[in-house]
Amino acid sequence: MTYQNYSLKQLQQIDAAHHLHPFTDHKELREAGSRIITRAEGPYIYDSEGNEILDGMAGLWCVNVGYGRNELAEAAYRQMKELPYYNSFFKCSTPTPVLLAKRLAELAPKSVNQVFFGSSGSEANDTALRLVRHYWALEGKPEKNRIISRRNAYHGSTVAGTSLGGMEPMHKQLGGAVPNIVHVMMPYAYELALPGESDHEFGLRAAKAVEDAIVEAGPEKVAAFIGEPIMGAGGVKIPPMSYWPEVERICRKYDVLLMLDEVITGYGRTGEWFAAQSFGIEPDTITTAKALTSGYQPLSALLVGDRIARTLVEKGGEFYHGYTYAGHPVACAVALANLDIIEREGLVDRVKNDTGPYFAQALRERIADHRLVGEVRSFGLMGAIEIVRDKATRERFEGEGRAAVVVRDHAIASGLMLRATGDTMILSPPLIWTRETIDLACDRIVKALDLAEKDLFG
Ligand code: PXG
Repeated sequence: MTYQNYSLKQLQQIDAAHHLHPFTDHKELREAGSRIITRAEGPYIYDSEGNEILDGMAGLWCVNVGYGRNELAEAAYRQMKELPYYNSFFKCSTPTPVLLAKRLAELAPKSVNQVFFGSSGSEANDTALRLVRHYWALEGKPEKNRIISRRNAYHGSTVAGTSLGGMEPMHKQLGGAVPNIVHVMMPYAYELALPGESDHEFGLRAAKAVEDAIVEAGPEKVAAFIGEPIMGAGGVKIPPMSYWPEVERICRKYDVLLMLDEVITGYGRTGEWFAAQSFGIEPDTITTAKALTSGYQPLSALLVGDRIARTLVEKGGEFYHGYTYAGHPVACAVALANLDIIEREGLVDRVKNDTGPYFAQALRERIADHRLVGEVRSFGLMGAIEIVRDKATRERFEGEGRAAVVVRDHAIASGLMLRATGDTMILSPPLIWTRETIDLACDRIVKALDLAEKDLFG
């Protein structure tokens, strides 16, 4: 029986009776009922009542080539018929992860040439954490095992992912984090820059917080620094251009590995294949997932730099780590086909030279002046809109996040799916958006802001 045999009400009832959703207040959800999305095409999603909604979040930061790509379905179908599964344990391999690893090595920064596969960003970060600690142990420095991260970072929801991340409410429910992970300030100028401090100076000061943490722990105790090039779930926080090169310099100075979490920024969102290239840095690991398959299959790839890979190979010994679905043949076949689409349609270039700059200009010219908007910012096709009660003083509305939810609900009702995190509205659209799609999204944002203004100010 297919879902079409059920009414929306029935599906909502069954959902409430049996389905525990991620990051959800289950009491609240059961009172409200869930929104059920039944199909999607190009940049649009459709709910079970037939509403057409422009997807400003590319699913959950992942559907970069948009919906309805038959060639991805066909790649999965062909692979499933030929070989639906085999593992890459015990000296086995299958063709698609082999070819995908080569392809990723070609796209990544030049010192990054090896790949460890998983099924999710969280898994890939677990791998990354274990790998950097294993690296230092192989180098004869097992005590060099501390990791520096940032407050409000998001690195996934497993125990290691939550521990690496800097989200307080998540830590509170953890009942004991993975030890030896510390969190420093985030590079978020809008709230943390000092009066009169330039963006450039602020970026250097935020990087200095990393250096201070290394010195405080003792460099001989610090394994790595991890960060999202642009913080995603934490509110599209774009660091000043001075930040990453300085963090890289500091890591090299103290012989600390540099781990980038590009689960959101990877595969074109910033206008380069990887944000490492946008910021001009050469990390030791790059965590990727989401847009690797445009979300059509669950797949992650931890890209591993030559330094770590060389030690793994030269020192040998088993790395006791891996997942049943590491290098899943179907997921890898879909990833290869997805990369073909991104390349053939020139989507990365389009973000860099056309839609990215146009998106920035549209936010500036059409959204920034609104009474509810404290700041707009974007990088490539990632954008944020800060919601405030008072533009001049940047005072927020009472009850953190409440105002942004009002805006979000009006946006969805107006036909645009976007996300609210705290009092920040977030956009992360598919890379197939054109100037026209950006215009349409802005029409809907303006409408939502106008309606929210009436609700919030009466
Ligand atoms: N790192 C980063 C930077 C992420 O954004 C993960 C790791 C974990 O990936 P998996 O595949 O395990 O979910 C993510 C995931 C949100 C939201 O509300 C963001 C993510 C996941 C769910 C919700 O913005 N990012």
